[in-house]
Amino acid sequence: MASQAEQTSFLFAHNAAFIADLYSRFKKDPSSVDSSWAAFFGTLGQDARDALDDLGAPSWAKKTAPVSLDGYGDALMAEVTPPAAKPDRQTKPNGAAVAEPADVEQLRRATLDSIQALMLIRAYRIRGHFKANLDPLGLMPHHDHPELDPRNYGFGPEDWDRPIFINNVLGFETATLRQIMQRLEETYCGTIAVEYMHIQDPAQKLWIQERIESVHNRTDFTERGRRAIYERLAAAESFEKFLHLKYTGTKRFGLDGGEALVPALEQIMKRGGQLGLKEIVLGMAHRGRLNVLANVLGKPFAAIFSEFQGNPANPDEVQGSGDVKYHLGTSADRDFDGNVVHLSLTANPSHLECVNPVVIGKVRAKQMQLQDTEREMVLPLLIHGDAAFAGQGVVGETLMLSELKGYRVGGTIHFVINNQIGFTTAPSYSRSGPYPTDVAKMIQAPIFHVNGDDPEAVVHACRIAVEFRQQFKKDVVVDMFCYRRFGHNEGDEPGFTQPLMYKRIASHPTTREIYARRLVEDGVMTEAEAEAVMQEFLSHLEQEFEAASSYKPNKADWLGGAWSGLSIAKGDERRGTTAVSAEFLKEVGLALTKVPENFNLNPKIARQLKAKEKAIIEGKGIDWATAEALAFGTLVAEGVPVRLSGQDSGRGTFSQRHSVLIDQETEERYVPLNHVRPGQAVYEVHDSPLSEFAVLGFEYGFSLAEPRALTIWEAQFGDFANGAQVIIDQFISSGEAKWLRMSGLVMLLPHGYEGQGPEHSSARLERYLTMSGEDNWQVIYPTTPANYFHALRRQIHRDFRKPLIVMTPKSLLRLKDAQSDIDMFVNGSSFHRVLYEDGRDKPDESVRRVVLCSGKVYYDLKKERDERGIKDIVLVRLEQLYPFPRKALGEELVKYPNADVVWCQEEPENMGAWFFVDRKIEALLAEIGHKCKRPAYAGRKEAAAPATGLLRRHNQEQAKLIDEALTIA
Ligand SMILES: Cc1ncc(C[n+]2csc(CCOP(=O)(O)OP(=O)(O)O)c2C)c(N)n1
Repeated sequence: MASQAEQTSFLFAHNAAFIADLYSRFKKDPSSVDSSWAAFFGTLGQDARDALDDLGAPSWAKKTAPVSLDGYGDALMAEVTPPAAKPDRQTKPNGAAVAEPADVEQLRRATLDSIQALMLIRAYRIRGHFKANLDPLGLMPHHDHPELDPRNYGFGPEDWDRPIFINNVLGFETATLRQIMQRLEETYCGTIAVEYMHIQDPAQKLWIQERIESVHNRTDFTERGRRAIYERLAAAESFEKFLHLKYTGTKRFGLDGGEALVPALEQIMKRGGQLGLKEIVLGMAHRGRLNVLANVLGKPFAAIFSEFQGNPANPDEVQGSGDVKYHLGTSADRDFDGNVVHLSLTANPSHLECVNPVVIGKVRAKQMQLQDTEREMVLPLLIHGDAAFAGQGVVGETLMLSELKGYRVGGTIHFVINNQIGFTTAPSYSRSGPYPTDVAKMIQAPIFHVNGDDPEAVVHACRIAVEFRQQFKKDVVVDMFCYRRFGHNEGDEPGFTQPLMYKRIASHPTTREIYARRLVEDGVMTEAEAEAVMQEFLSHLEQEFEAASSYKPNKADWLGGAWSGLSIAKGDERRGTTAVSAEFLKEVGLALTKVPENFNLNPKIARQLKAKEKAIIEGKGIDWATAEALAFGTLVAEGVPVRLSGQDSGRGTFSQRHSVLIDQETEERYVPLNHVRPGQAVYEVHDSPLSEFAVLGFEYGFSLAEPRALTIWEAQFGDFANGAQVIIDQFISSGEAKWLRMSGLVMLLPHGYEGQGPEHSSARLERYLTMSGEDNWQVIYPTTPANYFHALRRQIHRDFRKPLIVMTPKSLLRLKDAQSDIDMFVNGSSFHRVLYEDGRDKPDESVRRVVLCSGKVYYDLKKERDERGIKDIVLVRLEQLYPFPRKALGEELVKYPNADVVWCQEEPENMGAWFFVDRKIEALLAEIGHKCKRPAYAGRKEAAAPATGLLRRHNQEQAKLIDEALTIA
C-alpha cells in the first residue's frame, strides 16, 4: 500500500496543472479564484511564488522534444562521450485544468511540499556557487549559505527519503530530498559553479540550465581527449619551468598555477571553429602572455628566447622604440580538423584592461570586412586578471558597448585568470564583492566560476561559453580560480605579504601533476608516459634554446593583410590628391540636400538645406559642416566607408551637422550621406554612449583593422577626451613606435575661447603637442572649411596612415568670414599647412609685423586689425602644428625682412601651442637669417584653469591679447 507521503506526492502530481493554472489566474486577478485559494496563494512569500512559477515555466526537462545536444560529444579537442541518458521524461499532466479534487486541504499541503522543494532547487540555482569547490588552494572561505539548507524550507530529518513531486525539474518527476540534494550538490557545487539566474531572457537562462543540469555539470571525456588536455598542460608548464631555469628572476609574469588556460583557449578555438568562427581577436595583459604567444599562437620559442637575451623583436633597420616582450602581439592561423581559425593577439600597453575596447573595435571592423552580419565569424576573446577586471572602469565601459547598435560585436568571451591576488593585494582589499566578475552582471552575462586545478572542468566551461556566445551572440565570462606560484613577477618575494598563501603554494602540486595522477588512477596513462610527455617538451625547448642564439627576425610584422599596399610615411608635404572636380562636388553636395518625398522635415532644417543647396550651386560660402559633409560624401562615393562616432554626433553638439534627419511625424531616420550614388560605400554615424575611454579605444581598434575606411571619433567638447587619456597616450600617440601598428584615426576636438568657461574652451592642445615626436601623428587647427575638407580626405588619399588630431571650431561654424568657396575644393586644391593672406596691395618690405597664430584667434585678429585700418601687419596661420611645417613657414617669413614676429594665441601662456612653437620659430628665424631673432608672445597669462568662467573677464582678456598682438613693442 502506498504510504501517506507517496499519496501526497501522487495527489499533487495529478493536480499540478490545476495548481499552475489557478496560480496564473490568481496572479492576473486574485478575485478570479476561489477565496480560500486566494488566501492560500496570498500567504506565500516571493520566493515561494517564484518556485510556483517554475511549475508553469518551461524547463528543459519538460519539453516534449529533447533539447538537441548535437555535436556535444564529438570532436572536442578533449573529446567527450555523449552525456548520460536523459532522465525519463514522463509526460506531465497538462492540458486543460483538471477539476478541483475533493480533498482540497490535502492538495494544499502537497502543493506546499512541492513548493518547498522547488524553492530549495531555485536557491541552489542562484546561490549554489557559494558552496562550490573552486579554490585549488582551499583558502577561500567556504560559504554554507542558509538558503541552501533544507531545514530552512521546512524539511526535517524524517523528510529525506519520501518522494516529492517536482514536476520534472532537474529531470525528476518525483524524487526524494536525498536525491534532490545529491543532484543539486553535484550540479551546482562541484568544480564548476554558474551564475546565470540574473539573466532575464528566458531562452538564455533555460539554455544554460539545460547545459548544466542535463549532465549534472560534468562531462565524460574520452581517453584521447584527456590525453590532449594533459599534453597542453605539459606544454604550458614546461615552458614556464624552462624559462625559470634559464632566466631565473627575469620578469616573465609566468602562468604558473594557471596552466589550464592553455587547454581552455584551445577548446574555445576548436569548438568555435566548428561553430563557424574564422577569426579570433585576443586581448590580454602580462600574465601568461608569453605562454599564450608560444603555446597557443605558435610564436617560435627561439624568437621568445632571443628576446629574453635582449634582442629586438624586429629586424634592426625597423625604427621605433619597440616594447617589452610581454606586450607584443602576433598572429597565426591554426587548423583544427580542417577548420582554419585566424588568431591575432593585440599588442597592449601596461595599463591593464585598456586593450578591451581596442579589441572590440578591431572585431567590428573585421566583421564588416567579412560581411559577417550575423557576427558569428569573428570573436573577441579577452583574458583578464582578477584584480584588474574588478578594478578598472574601462571594463564596465566596454561591457556597456556590448549591446549597442554602433558597437556590438555579437558577444565577447571573457576569461579571468583569477589567481586570487593582484600584485601584493588580496581580494578583500581590491574588490567589493565575492567575485572579480560581478561587473559582468550589468549586461546579464552568464558567469562560470571554475577550479583551475580541474582542467576538464575548465575546458568544459569554455566549451559551454563558446557555444553560448555563438548561439546568443552575447558576452559570457569564465572565471578560473587558480593561484600564482611565484611573486607578481619572478623577481618578487611574495612571502613578504602573503606568507600563508605561499606556504600553501609551496607544497601544492602543479595542475599537471594533479591531473597526471588522476589519469594514472583512471588507467588512461602510466606514470612513465606522463613523465615522458613532459621530458619531450623540455628537450624540444632545449633545442629551441640552442637555436635562439642565432635567431634573426627576418621581416617586420606590419603592413600585412588589410594593410598590404600601404607604406611608411615619407616626404615633407604629404598633400595627397584630395581635390575633386566641380561636377563631382556638386553631385555630392546636391544629394546631401535632398530628402525623400513625403519626408516630414523639420522646417528649420528645411531652410538650412535650401541654404546649403544655394551655396553648392553658386559655389560660394560653403560652411564648416557642409565642407565636412562634402568630404564624407565624396569619400563614400569613391567607395571609402566613413565611420563617425561620438556623443550626439548624428546631429552634432552644436546643431551643425544634421547628418541624420528625423521625420517629424514618424521619427524615421534618413541619412543623406547614404544616398549619394548607387554602389557607394557606407556612411555610419553613431551617437555614442557617454563614455570616452571605451569609445575612443573602440574607434582606434576599428582603425587598426580597417585602414581603408575613414574612422573618426569626436569629443563633445575637446577636453572630455581627458577621460580617454590612456588610449591617447598608450595607443594613438605611440602604437606605431612601440608595435609597428599604424592608425589613420581622426579625433575631432572642439576647441576655442568663446567665454564658455574652463572646460568648454580648451581641448588641451598642449598635451597633443607635448606628445608629438618621431612623426607619430598630425595635429592641426584649421581655420577654413576647405582646409578641413582636404585634411579629412588626405587621411585616405595617401599611401600611409597617421592619426589626425583636429582642433575643431565652435563659433566658426557659423562665422560668415570662415567660409570657403568652391574653387578651394576643386581643381588641384589641397590642404595647406600654412595659410597666408592674399591680395595685399602694399609691398612686402613695408610689413612691420608678422603675427603668427593658429585657429580661431585668426578671425579675431583680422577683424580688429582691419577695423583699426592697419596695413603693415600680416597674419600667417599655422594650420598644421605637427609635423611642424618648417619649410613652408620659412618661405612665408623670408618675404618680410623688415618685420618683427609675434605669436598670438588665446590659451594661457603655459597652454596652447606657444611652448611648442616658440623654440621652433626661433630656430627657423635663425636658419633663414631673419633680422628678428625670437617671436614675442601675445596671449593669456599663465593660468591653472584653461579659461575663466566669467564672461566679462573672458571678454577683457580676449580684447587685451588681440590688442597686444597688434601693438606690443
Ligand atoms: C591601470 C594599471 N594600474 C596599475 C598597474 C600596475 N600593475 C600591474 S599588474 C598589477 C596587478 C594585477 O593583478 P591582476 O589583475 O589580478 O593580475 P595578475 O598580475 O594577478 O595576474 C598591477 C597593480 C597596471 N599595469 N595598470
